[in-house]
Amino acid sequence: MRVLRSVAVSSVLLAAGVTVPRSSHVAVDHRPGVQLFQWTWPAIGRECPTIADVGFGFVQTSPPQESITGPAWWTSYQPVSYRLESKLGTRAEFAAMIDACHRAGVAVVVDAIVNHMAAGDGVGFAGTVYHHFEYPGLWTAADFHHCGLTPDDDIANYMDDRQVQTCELVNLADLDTSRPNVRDRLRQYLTDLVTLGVDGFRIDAAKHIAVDDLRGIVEGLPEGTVLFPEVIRGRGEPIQPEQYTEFGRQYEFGYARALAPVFSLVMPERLVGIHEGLLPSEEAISFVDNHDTERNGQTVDRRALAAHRLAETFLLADDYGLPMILSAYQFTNRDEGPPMDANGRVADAECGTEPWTCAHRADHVRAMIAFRGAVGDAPATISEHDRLAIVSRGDLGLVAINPGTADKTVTIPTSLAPASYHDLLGDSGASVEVTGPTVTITVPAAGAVALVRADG
Ligand code: AAO
Repeated sequence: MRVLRSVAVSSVLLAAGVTVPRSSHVAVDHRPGVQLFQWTWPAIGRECPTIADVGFGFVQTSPPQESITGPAWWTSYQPVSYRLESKLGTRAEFAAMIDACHRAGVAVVVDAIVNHMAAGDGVGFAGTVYHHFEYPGLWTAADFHHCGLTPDDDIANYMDDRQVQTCELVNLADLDTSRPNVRDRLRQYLTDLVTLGVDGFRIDAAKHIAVDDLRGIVEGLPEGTVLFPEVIRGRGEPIQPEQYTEFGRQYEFGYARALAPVFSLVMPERLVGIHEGLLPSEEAISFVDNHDTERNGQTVDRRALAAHRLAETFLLADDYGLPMILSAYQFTNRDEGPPMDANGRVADAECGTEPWTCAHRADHVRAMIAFRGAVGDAPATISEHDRLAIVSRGDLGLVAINPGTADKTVTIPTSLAPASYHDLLGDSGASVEVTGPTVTITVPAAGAVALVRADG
């Protein structure tokens, strides 16, 4: 697992007598993670034993700091202070969630917004008064970028790196992270979270923070604190994920986008070579969709149930990256937030109750995480055979995915060792015998099989 390389700075801090005590810590390891989008802290805490039981190693939460108010989900992405009081819960509830997850052996990764504050003026969820460039007791106008490169100081052109890193992302007041006081205050926020036991951070909008500035913010966080910068791969753009690899794994949007035609348009041949041009596996987080892409149509449509299920099956069959599953809620318009009470607090998610998808509990997710456990680090070989996608995991396992509309029975070459195998995705309990260099399998339309040793 990649960890923050901060030895020199840690020792400086130690020399100054500054250490970061953690209440407890669970390392992010090879186990997949789940993004519990807009889940409250009490609901996450209650779910962590189940999450561990399914086989996940970490949860990624929505941002925990005080934000603007309102029913849209994206209010969470407009911070107004670093108090841990939000529509997702209180500081005490946040701390209790971490303890519950840690007791279950699940690490907690938190979505951290360090690029910007809110867009306008108002009063935040916990009562903080704020103005676009004035946050009394926190920031003054001098602490923000005023890029002067576009008429409204908003980013207009992603091909211009100065705009991307010094202008405003959708009008959000852009912190001048080259300033030592800004870096210090942001690090203080992250340190507060680590002290409560947070094990890692998604760095929201990392593309909009210069590498040197981000380094200046995160230097000195304890060893083992994972960082997942969000740097969306954009064709031809000057700022790319490859520039941020020193911080940790990154969300490989190229992978998620490449899955869309495969499963939505039935093009399994496109899986062969899918990793080319992407981050190396050990530097990537692989995913089918996240909270942005499930709204912008760039990835497999969650409403196309079979296509989405098969894409997640492939994600977990593959050996690329650290996989993450999105577990959120159903919505009919882009801005729609989850259900809230009269005080503007999000209702606790309940699996089996609308609108929560509880996608992390799905049978295919559970089965495929078990598959990963059975095949370990046996390398994946991806091929296409008669419109089926085949993922072979050495001599230990094989997944065949049929995105088409007709059942298929095929005989294909296999690296599986001679033995009896059973299908973790099927409910028939039927076994498959491998006696030679080929295997014959039947894969239902819009279905998949995941073979592992019956005696394993
Ligand atoms: C809301 C309203 C706005 C309003 C604003 C302020 O919607 O109308 O102006 O408040 O009042 C979220 C929501 C926003 C919301 C915001 C604040 O998504 O709608 O604004 O909270 O409440 C860029 C960034 C990336 C960012 C993404 C949304 O680089 O960091 O935009 N994602 C994160 C979060 C996200 C959040 C924020 C950041 C802000 O995940 O949920 O916003 O905290 C190209 C670039 C990308 C760029 C996109 C933007 O992508 O490469 O870097 O992402 O454009 O559209 C092809 C290209 C690809 C291109 C893509 C466009 O695939 O290959 O390069 O198309 O979709």
